[in-house]
Amino acid sequence: MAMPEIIGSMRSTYTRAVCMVCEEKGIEYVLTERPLHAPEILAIHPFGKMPVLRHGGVELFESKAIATYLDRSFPAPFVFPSDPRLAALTEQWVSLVNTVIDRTLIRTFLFAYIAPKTADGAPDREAIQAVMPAVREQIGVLDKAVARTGYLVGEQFTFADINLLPILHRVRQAPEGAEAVAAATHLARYYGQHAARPSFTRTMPPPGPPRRQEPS
Ligand SMILES: N[C@@H](CCC(=O)N[C@@H](CS)C(=O)NCC(=O)O)C(=O)O
Repeated sequence: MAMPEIIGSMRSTYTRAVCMVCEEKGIEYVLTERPLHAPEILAIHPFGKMPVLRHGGVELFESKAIATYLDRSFPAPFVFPSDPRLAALTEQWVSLVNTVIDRTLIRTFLFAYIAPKTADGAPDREAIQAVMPAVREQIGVLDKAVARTGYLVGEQFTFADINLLPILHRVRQAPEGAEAVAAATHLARYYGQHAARPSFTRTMPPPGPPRRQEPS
């Protein structure tokens, strides 16, 4: 069967997480770099969000669905635990990160730097100041979560960690984000340890946000 084709951009945290799954599992894959809302993405994701996957006759959207499919379709190592409690904890952290933490750390905080709505394109200081209490609170929650074992779930590296690491990488690119992570000592150690994994270093994105599709 053809190798999996991931369509998106390594600059997108969700695309990178899916690429990291392939790297962790030793799956040969192709990343087709495309801008946000590219026709190939819109052809699969109803709202044009990245990443999407093509594999043989299978087409999928949503990063967690893609990661689950890849984990089940290819042999060990597995990034989704089979033990019911650990599997549920993985779901729990992926859900919290994607519905709450990504919104604060990436869509609100980081976007105020990289995609500000200011007239001159300068970082939106007002938005950054306003979101910092939530950034610190949520980083505190993550710090506590990884304090005991150095993983989000049990004592193993799972998709919960894969899903979070690209977000931490991005948030550390802005000064207040780097300071907040450095002040959270357990989370800073967690990041330092897992950022050395080949799956992380081999998926390092170039600087800047994903490009947008030019209007035709
Ligand atoms: N729930 C989706 C979120 C994907 C997502 O928001 N991707 C961003 C790039 S990191 C995107 O495509 N943004 C364009 C948009 O929201 O229109 C997933 O897990 O795949």
